[in-house]
Amino acid sequence: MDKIKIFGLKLYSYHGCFDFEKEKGQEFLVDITIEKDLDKAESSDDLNNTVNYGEVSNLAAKIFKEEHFNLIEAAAENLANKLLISFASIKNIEVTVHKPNAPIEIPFEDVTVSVSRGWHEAYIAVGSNLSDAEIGTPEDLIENGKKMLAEIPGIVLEKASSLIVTKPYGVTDQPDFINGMFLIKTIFNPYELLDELHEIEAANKRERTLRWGPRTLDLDIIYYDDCIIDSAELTIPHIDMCNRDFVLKPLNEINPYKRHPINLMRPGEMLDRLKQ
Ligand code: A4P
Ligand code: MG
Repeated sequence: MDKIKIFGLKLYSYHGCFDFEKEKGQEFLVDITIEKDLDKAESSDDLNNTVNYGEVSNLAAKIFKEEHFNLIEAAAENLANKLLISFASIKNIEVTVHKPNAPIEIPFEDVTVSVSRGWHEAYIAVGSNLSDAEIGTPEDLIENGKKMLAEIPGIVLEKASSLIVTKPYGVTDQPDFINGMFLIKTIFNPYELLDELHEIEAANKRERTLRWGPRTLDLDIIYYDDCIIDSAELTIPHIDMCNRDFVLKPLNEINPYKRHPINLMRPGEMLDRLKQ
């Protein structure tokens, strides 16, 4: 990945745990490393095809001066996240905050914290088979969920599949489902993303009564980059996706080339296997 580096932005601000730091402030230095594919910028020689380091520096200065934290860890993370959100064509960003006047009794040269953040790709399966008196039909609930997802800072909706009507799987004595798939990019880690999805489900009147039972809105993480996660809260790739045509069909529609990181199969190949 190509890189643009900004070193030693001198920024006066008020980060720190002590009252005198919050009141008087001090000078910090900030380094920013942007990772981005610069092929287009190089071949076109056009500023519109890159990230303008002047704009990045100005926004970084504004954020760093106006939003104050006890810890430079928090200040660095806040800055990395906000810059990523504002400049969505950046793939990864590393922010280093230097605090050369930190309250350390022994003479020292510098103290720094570096954080790295980036955009990740996630496939989210959506399903609904209950209406809600306020929000509407399963299609309305899915549309509402999609809108809420796209409005979260730190999530960009890249693609949405068409919706399909499917027979209930697992518990079969319940209404037909409407299913689909979203492709998003996100700055959240998988657990943070799961929390965001649970909040959207809750706002769309999701009640957890019966496993595999009827629901107003279900949002499951199918893939997160090519990560493999197996923990009590989260299994990625989704544990049962290979057996679900209502997951594989919309996935195949939005990216027929996306391979499962464990069995290395494309959605079409997994669908063919299901038919056998
Ligand atoms: N969890 C673990 N991994 C994941 C993941 N990759 N994405 C945990 C999301 N959540 C994940 O899920 C229970 C817990 O699973 C979460 O709190 C999370 O920590 P839930 O949504 O609260 O409960 P659930 O949905 O009833 O259980 P489960 O096993 O997730 O059910 P599924 O797999 O969502 O299946 N038939 C059709 N035709 N279409 C459907 O959409 N959906 C289901 C539900 C059954 N039959 C269906 C459909
Ligand atoms: Mg679920």
